[in-house]
Amino acid sequence: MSHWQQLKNKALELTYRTADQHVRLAVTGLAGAGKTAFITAIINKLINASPEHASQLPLFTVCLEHRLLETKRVLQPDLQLASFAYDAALAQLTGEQAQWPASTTNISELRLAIKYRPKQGFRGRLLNGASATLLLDIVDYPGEWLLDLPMLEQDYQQWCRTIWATVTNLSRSPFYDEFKASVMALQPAADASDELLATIANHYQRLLQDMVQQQGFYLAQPGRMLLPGDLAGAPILSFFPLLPEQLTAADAFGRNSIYQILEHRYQEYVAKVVRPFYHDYFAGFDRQLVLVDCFTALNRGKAQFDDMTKALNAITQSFRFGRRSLLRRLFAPKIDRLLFAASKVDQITRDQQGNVLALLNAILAPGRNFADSAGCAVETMAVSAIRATKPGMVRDSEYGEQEVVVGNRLSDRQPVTLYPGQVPRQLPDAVFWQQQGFRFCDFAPPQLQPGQTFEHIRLDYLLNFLLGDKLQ
Ligand SMILES: Nc1nc2c(ncn2[C@@H]2O[C@H](COP(=O)(O)OP(=O)(O)OP(=O)(O)O)[C@@H](O)[C@H]2O)c(=O)[nH]1
Ligand SMILES: [Mg+2]
Repeated sequence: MSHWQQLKNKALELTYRTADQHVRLAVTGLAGAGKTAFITAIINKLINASPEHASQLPLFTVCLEHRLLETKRVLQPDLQLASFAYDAALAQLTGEQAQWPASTTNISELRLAIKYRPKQGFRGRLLNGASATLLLDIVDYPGEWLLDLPMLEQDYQQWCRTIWATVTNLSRSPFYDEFKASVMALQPAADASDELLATIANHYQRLLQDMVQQQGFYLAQPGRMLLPGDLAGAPILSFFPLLPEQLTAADAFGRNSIYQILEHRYQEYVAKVVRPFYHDYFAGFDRQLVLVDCFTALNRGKAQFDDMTKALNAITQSFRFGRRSLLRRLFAPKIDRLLFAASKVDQITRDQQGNVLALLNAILAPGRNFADSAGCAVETMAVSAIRATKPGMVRDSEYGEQEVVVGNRLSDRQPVTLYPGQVPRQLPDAVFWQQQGFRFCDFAPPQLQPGQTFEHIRLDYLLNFLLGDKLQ
């Protein structure tokens, strides 16, 4: 090999080592979409995938080709973040009575080192038969935090109008009247007092918590009111939307007026809470997965389902990679693969899985063209991270052979064999909602026997889309 060739190879190797050996994967989704279960499952699958177990992930090419050598957890890059509690989640899932991991209350991270044998060809030749390592960073956080993303593009007045535009939903809560009355009684030009604002912010918080936890809605801003953590009681979280009619001529109100103080707190919240979260953790992502739980939303009813559609589209609008997005600077236009996955599809029969994919596409249709233009591959799939049911067949005297799912109901852990019903291929219309609702069943996690591993639906296909090209 000539000296020049050696030098060139060295330079290429360096590029290869530094640029291509690292993937940051954002696993996002609204609260309860299945992020933590998903992350636990892919860590588990990757750690246990070895050339001998290639058959577990047949659609993950690197695995099928026996080139996936070993996956290990290694030191995470961000020292100030908690580590993703993989061991705790796994212990819960494999305990004497298997439990789903608890709902997430803070951000955490985990890094995997995936050792693989590159394919022959350019990289293979470069490494001369040696193995290569891909570092994969995965970040988990509470779904509620994602809801604040659209606030980055709104000022306080726009935000107030957006919130009050959802009054038909808000007024379903028994806490609505109390909140509305307390806001109406305010003179926004009058001087603010901390106590008064704190009292009304508490009313607003109670309303949001009830909307999400009892009424089953998704959109709730600011998201930290649902899970305040360190911010509980801090003035930065002590704000709420004034009524649109209270905003007239508000810019002229004095510096200590209620309006100005609320506006200031809103701006501070966006600048000090929302922006750093997205800037620090989202800006560097290369690949984005958005999990969507269609079944819970269908079970809850039309208003809630529409609210989920709206929330998802508001968020994905903000993922836009197009030139017009204000967030372009925040979200590095680095993301080159974006995957929307309908989660938990083990809850339905196999014949319905095409339907849930069609439904997911219908849900995402309004915001769909945001990424296409920027050379970002967008894909939709239907997956289950941890399969809690098995498919079965029953013979029905009226309908003949009928596909069913078999599992243990989450509520009482009783074994059930059921046909969960049809999944609509499109957004269901009003008549449909009136005539029949949906009753998809939540299942307890599988009780693994010694030596058994979790089953999944299409996790291998998903891994291939998100990582396959990096493991060539
Ligand atoms: N049947 C089935 N249920 C699942 C699966 N994944 C998650 N679930 C159910 O969905 C619930 C929520 O899953 P999580 O992984 O906690 O969801 P999350 O998105 O992390 O939720 P937050 O942390 O609250 O934002 C679990 O408690 C399970 O009941 C799956 O693959 N199959
Ligand atoms: Mg979680």
